[in-house]
Amino acid sequence: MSSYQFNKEEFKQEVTSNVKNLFRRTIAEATPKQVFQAVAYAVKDVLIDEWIATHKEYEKEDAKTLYYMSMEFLMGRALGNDIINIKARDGIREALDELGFDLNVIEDQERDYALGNGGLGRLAACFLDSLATLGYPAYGCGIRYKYGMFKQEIKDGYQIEVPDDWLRDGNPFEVRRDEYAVEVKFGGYVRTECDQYGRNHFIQENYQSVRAVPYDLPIVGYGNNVVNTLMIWDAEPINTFNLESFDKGDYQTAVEQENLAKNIVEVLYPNDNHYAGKELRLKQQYFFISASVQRAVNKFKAKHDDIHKLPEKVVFQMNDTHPTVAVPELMRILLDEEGLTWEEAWDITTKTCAYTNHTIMAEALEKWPLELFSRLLPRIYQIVEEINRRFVERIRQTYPGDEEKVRSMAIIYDGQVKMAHLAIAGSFSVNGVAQLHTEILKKKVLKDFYEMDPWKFNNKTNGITQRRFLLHGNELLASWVTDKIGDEWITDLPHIKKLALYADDEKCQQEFMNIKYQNKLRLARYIKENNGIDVDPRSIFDVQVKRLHEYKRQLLNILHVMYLYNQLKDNPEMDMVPRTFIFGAKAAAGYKIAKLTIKLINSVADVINNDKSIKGKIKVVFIEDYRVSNAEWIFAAADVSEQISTASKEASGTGNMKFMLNGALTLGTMDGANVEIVEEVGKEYAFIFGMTSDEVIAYETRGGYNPMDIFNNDQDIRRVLMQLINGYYAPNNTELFRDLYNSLLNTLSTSRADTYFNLKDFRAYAEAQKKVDQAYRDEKWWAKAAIMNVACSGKFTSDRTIQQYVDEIWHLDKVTVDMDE
Ligand code: 26M
Repeated sequence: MSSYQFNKEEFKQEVTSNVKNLFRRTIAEATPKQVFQAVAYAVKDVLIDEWIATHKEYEKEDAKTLYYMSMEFLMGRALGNDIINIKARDGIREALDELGFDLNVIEDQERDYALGNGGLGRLAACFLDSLATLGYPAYGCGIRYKYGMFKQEIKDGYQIEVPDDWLRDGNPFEVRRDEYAVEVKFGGYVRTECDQYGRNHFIQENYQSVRAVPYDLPIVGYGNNVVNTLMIWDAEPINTFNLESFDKGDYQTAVEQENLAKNIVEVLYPNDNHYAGKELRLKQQYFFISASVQRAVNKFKAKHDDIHKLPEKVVFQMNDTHPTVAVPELMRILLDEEGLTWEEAWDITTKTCAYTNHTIMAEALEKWPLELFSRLLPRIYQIVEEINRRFVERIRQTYPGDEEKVRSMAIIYDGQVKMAHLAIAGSFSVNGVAQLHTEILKKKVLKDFYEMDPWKFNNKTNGITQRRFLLHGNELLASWVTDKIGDEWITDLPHIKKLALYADDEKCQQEFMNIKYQNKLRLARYIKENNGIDVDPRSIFDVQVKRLHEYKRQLLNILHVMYLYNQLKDNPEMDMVPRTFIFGAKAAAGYKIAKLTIKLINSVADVINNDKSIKGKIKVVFIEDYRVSNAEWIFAAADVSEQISTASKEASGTGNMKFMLNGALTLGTMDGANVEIVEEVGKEYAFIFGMTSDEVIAYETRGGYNPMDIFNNDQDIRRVLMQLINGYYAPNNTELFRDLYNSLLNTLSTSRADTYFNLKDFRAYAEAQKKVDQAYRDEKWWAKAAIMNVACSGKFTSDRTIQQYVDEIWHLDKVTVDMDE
């Protein structure tokens, strides 16, 4: 296989000429931002041939194609990743050097593509990287939000949400594909017509529609000439203000259609693990799903005349329940447009759709009110009714007389459409995202479904791409690893196991710790520039970065910081390794307790960072606007990875894997993929604490526990909690943190006191933290443990995850692309 040969002089010329054409400037006059644009277009020029060649090959092979349907793709930046994957990074760095620019500065000009909230969206992005690298035919299907995840500013310790106008300067990598635009219909009513053969036809009338236009983004495989496509849909008005409308006096409809189109793709909902039931959200879901399913069916039909063979060539993976209307939408197309019988259509649909569950949190379950669902999607609603009718019939046949089963399993119940139930009924595969999570689904959350169709259920433990999170994010460590064991790990991460041979070697340990130190310096500079805080790169970098959610227990972390600080105040000579507690987290805009937790972290930081008496032994840093691009540097610099969710609540976690790959030690509960991380690296090289998922579930069944007992018996905890309401961290407003205090101690009308067992796990957590402190003093041990973490991270590549999806669910064939042909 020949791959792209980088030509430095040509590249410099192209960049220079791009600057001229785009900005009417010479390269010497260009700003870094302009150079970024010019470089991006030059890179696209290289990609485009591979992109075309890849799709020619897919056509030629008539390859089965995956459509990964997701409301979110948290891509981060493209340039740095793409030039690594075409293996031109060193060349481009040199070329830019010679033009007088620093590649790092140029990369830093690019906006993050923040079309996602957190784990689920970033997983989709890692999957696309692995699919292209492994050479599998795949599309990502999503929405081209005008505004992605908000930018977070911290003002006076509070989170402020600022719109993310990511397309303001245009996106050099995207390609608008007007020729593939399709129509998507909303509202109106369904008229039934009986034809001469006695068959019913369903005609949607008086609807509003929008024109869905796909934009393609290249997804570059690593060194294999494969370029796949992320297809994100924009909405445009159809026939706005056409004469017909005016004639009919339908001015109102025309205006409404224009507004519908404008609103639909306006903004990503910034909720993570929380369902809000907003009408516009359902519109977004149907919009991109209808467009994607139509496109997939059209593409299939262009080559095949027997629609029954669709499942041989097409598979839809639904990323959580958000894309579940794909099930009834495919049914609609097969019934109404292809004229199939219900049985035929259902057979095809349930061989084409597969569903991934990402959460057991009850508040994240999507349940649409029937009134809303039927008004917005009248034909889809009819189809869901019939799916439900037949499904309930099947439940009754399987469990005669057991109406409880109907109640718990029906797709339509309590005046709602339950999307998870629809997704399971309409899919041939239902998977969880880590072993523990899948077991909880089978034994608890989806027990009834598992018992009826056990064959559908399977596990696919999540993974991450080492190309972005080591090769790009941590160049120093990546080169070191390659020096020691060769570069196979880049496309075959389990090879990294060979590093274990060096874990006991003192020279290697020193090299490793020095690299970690360099990365800590880099992060310290970033913190100084962005937060104005001086941190000691010799201190332990103890990091918790992830969305802010009560179950993730950032509160436990900061309560422990408050406790440590109390100890230091009592005994300023206390012997402890200096520690920098680093937080990064966005809170959903309407999530009060989460936002208050951010304020608390910042208030604690203010007090502690300015207290000279503790001699800098503790620093607390809240990194503003945590996102993919700064995450890459944060993982590289971490010593300790905080993965402290209430056991059973974190489906998998993927940050935990990124830390491990970068040689941080996990301080965590036995939750999600932490369990498997510990299985790989061994308990001795991690700090595990707290209740197990079985214990948590047992308490929950009993209705919780009484945190007051702990409050009354543990004076250290009591003192920390009192500091929430005595103004210790808020001198001007003693009531500021009252709600946090109440969430821990008072039975609120909405939930149990301390729903997430913060106080119950506090002592165990504090002890684990103490062990961290002790362990870090033994530098050799720590280096060895860190190297062992890197060495044992092989399982957690998304390449492995994708291969399992391919082998057990998708059944795709690998394609090779040769650029010589
Ligand atoms: C729902 C309704 C309305 C608006 C937004 C949502 C919504 C958005 C994102 C609900 C859930 C969302 O994401 C859930 C998520 O990110 N789950 C995480 O998935 C990761 C990948 O599998 C896991 O590693 C995490 O454990 C899990 O929390």
